[in-house]
Amino acid sequence: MHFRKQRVNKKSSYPSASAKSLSAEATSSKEVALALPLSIEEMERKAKTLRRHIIAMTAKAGSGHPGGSLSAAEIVTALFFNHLRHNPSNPRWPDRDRFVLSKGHAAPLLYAALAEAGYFPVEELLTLRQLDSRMQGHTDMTITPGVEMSAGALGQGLSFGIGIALAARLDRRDYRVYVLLGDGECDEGQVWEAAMAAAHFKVDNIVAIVDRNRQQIDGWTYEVMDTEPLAEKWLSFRWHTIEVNGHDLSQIIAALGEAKLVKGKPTASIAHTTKGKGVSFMENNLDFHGRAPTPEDAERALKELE
Ligand SMILES: Cc1ncc(C[n+]2csc(CCOP(=O)(O)OP(=O)(O)O)c2C)c(N)n1
Repeated sequence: MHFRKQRVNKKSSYPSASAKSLSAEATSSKEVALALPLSIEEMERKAKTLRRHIIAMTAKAGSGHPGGSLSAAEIVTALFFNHLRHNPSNPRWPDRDRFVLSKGHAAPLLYAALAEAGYFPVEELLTLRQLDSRMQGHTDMTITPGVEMSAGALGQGLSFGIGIALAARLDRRDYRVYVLLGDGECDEGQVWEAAMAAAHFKVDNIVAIVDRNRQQIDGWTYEVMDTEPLAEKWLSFRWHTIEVNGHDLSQIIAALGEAKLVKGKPTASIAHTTKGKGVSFMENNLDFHGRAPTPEDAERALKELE
């Protein structure tokens, strides 16, 4: 278990979502001693906070990818606020666990988690997609503290993660690597080359988490490219495979714990989720894959997320 001092942001407040009110997050920060991990109830609240940030950020930017950010809020919350060994005041700490966001368009979710964890001020979130901002539309590991991989071109994160995981073996370090993939992303052949390699090299310090929200950019996954049976595919590639409800924090935490005990093979978790989760009119709504909420949408969404 990892204990650390953390900058804690008081309750986020997006009182209404008019263009004006989105200009600043009413948050102040102070240095307090905090013990991680958060409890399930605290994580449930944190996931909601991340969702509020995602809505506010994309609405203010007028662009971005809210749907696939909202679907993975519990997965990312479980990692950053319970499971990962990390230190926001030392983002390049060599022994940190690595989180690789392979579906780089879900950058708003990652930024929200990093800000809430204390990597940078929450206020910076509202600079999403502005020129010279550290909050670019797709992740850039050279400018944003806590971002491990520059992503956006899908299909590459698992290969990248395996490289980092093998480096741990060479360097005799015990950190672990967690890669978040989209299910549409699993259409990419490179994902399966990486899957074969990880099993072949017995990379047991890596976990691939597939955000199985069943939608991708322009349709349901079963219409665009039917990857079922997805869990069986990972299993047949010789990965220890665990299916979870990706909105159930207890199940996610249990799966991450189980993965730690698996030796000699990598672990894949198929996390069944809903795209746009948490906002009624965004759930399973393809329109919000890559479209920001309007100010009116955001106002409604933030009310639902109170
Ligand atoms: C190599 C590559 N091809 C196409 C795209 C365009 N693109 C962006 S998001 C997306 C759909 C991804 O679907 P999924 O992985 O399921 O993401 P999620 O639904 O979780 O947002 C596509 C095809 C891309 N970013 N990279």
